[in-house]
Amino acid sequence: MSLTITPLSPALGAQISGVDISRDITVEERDAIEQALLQHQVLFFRDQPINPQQQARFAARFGDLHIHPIYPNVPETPQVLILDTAVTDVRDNAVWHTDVTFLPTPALGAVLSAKQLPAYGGDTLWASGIAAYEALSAPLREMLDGLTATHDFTKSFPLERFGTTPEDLARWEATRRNNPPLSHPVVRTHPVSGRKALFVNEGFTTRINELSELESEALLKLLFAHATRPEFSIRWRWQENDVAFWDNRVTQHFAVDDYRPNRRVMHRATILGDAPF
Ligand SMILES: O=C(O)CCC(=O)C(=O)O
Ligand SMILES: [Fe+2]
Repeated sequence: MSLTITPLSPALGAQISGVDISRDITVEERDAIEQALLQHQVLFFRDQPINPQQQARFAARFGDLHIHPIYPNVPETPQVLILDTAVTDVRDNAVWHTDVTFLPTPALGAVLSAKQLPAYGGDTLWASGIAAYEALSAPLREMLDGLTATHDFTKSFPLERFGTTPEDLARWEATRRNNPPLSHPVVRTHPVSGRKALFVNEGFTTRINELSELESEALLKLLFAHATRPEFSIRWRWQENDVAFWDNRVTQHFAVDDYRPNRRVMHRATILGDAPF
């Protein structure tokens, strides 16, 4: 095995080479990738042409896969969802978010493969909740440690954009019914590394439960701005057949919406996670 890990910034991100993820990777490769993910939080692989079955097989080496309630998927491989600007309005990914925090057990991570890209534009940014948490002052960290926040599916999937056809409306209604707003800790402890990370995101977090509405609004505004500062984030300029693999437990991301009407197609396999604590 000749896996090479090249860190890309102090806060997070590393490029991985020397592994072909279209193959059924070895246990050693899997473990090395998992270690790299724990340390660097988002990994990038270049020149990895993978089909949906290979993508699902790779992702499934790290946990069971999630089938998304709203996004269309690859019919033969429903564990792989399709983000195609010709089919789906993906504008709501142009907000800093951690995936599916409206679930009691948000995703552990996701594997995203670039299929078709605009000539330029359409970059994606990730930010480290660990770096953001560690940079806060001790009194603020101490206060946040005891707080919980509400996460709401409808904040990033508003009815106006996801209920346009009767079919979509029925799916949206069912998803809302099955996913009422819920609470997660504001500071999450990584279940494997034990590191603490800020775990609120603009995409889904609506309220810090223990504070007044005014306090909650002001503090969330501060935390959203702090968490996504340039020094805690990284911006990836995609090439076709790039694959990104992020730890969704301690990061958030933002898909820049600067390329329409050009088409952009991405495939994502999402790995199920556990309840934040
Ligand atoms: O399209 C992208 O680059 C990322 C979209 C996104 O938010 C996701 O796949 O979770
Ligand atoms: Fe996302």
